[in-house]
Amino acid sequence: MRKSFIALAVSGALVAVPSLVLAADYITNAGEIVKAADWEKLETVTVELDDHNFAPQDLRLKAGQPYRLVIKNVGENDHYYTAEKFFRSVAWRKVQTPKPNGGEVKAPFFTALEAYKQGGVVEAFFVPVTKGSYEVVCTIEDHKDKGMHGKIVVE
Ligand SMILES: [Cu+2]
Repeated sequence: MRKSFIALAVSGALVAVPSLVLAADYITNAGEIVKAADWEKLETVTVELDDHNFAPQDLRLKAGQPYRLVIKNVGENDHYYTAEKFFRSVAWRKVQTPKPNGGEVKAPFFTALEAYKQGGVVEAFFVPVTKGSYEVVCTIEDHKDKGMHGKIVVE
């Protein structure tokens, strides 16, 4: 009797650990969240990537609010906007390059966005889900040390 209880507890733990890790990996019900969101209330937030800073450096977003995050490179070098933990904490609708000559990509989540030098634009459409404070950096060479880092706070 006692032995089988322990065995159940152990097998329960073995099952629970990997599923918890997967659950935290990204927002798996993004489709439902995106569909339920009121896209008429879309808010546009623009971040300019320059040599070498993000403007604004930090973002403050609201959970449940649909956003278009416009990443615009106004510098003379290519730059990344890499915020993997944040990007895994939102419900993704799509990422696109602007109309009329751009295109869009849909995926369960993204890890980094890059805007090319001298005017490159990438637009990210998502709904923040998990509240918290997330780091964003440019991962090219020493750009982070030169100032390309910031914080995205979801409240
Ligand atoms: Cu950079």
